[in-house]
Amino acid sequence: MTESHVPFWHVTVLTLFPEMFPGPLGFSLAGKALEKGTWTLEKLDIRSFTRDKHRSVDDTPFGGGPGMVMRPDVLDAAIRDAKARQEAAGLKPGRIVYLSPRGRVLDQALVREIASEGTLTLLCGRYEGIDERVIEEHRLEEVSLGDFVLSGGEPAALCLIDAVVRLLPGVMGNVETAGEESFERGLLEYPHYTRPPVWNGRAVPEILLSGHHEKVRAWRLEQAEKITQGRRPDLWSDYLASRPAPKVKKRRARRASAEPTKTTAIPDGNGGSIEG
Ligand code: 4HQ
Repeated sequence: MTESHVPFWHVTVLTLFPEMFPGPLGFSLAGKALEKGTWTLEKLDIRSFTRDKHRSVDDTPFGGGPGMVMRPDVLDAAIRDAKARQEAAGLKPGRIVYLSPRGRVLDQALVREIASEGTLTLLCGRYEGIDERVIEEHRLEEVSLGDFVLSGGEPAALCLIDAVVRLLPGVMGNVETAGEESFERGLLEYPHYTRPPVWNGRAVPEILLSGHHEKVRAWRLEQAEKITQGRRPDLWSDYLASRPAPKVKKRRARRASAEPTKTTAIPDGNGGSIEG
């Protein structure tokens, strides 16, 4: 029997370089999942929406300055076509993301959100970027891969798609189910080892060869915590804040006192205050 099922996720990519997709994704589990129909990819060549003889997609910036800006009329036609094709395919409209260093920095929480939505549209910019009015007109959501500058949005789009696709049902198989993975708990990975038990005079930590699953689990958690605390204080404080409060021995309820519980006013910097 031949297998067939509805795709779990669709992405439309708007780019001047459609040949860059699926690119490296074709060499991974994402590529297998694409062949299986777990997700679908539509590439739209932004240049195909030009109407002038020279097929120009960019123009000089008003106000002067270096570089070129992608034209609003061409981008608008591309985005409208993306939406129309999605609607014709019976896909529910989803967010439209413009990859840009100005955006919300991509993290696993945003990747999870996007994976849970049916449809995504990605706009990849080149040159100095796109005309600001396109962002307003189509309510583009800006997303950044990090605080560095790429020459185009395409590598960022590939990273985002990779991170999303590996979360789709059936893509990873049995690996990392039930949030076993460290990052799903807000921690960096613990150290991994494979054979041989001694390599170049370096031994694998004893505990990992012991067969004590409970002790192995505790050791790995301790390692993940130490590494996170040492390398990423930002992740460490989020982890501490989201960790369930340690259980405290139950004390007998105090008798209700005449005075209400005291709170201290802390200025919030906006002329107001929060209770602390
Ligand atoms: N660019 N995260 C400028 C990025 C970028 C990033 C993409 C460079 C858009 C016009 N994209 N173009 N960082 O640096 O996503």
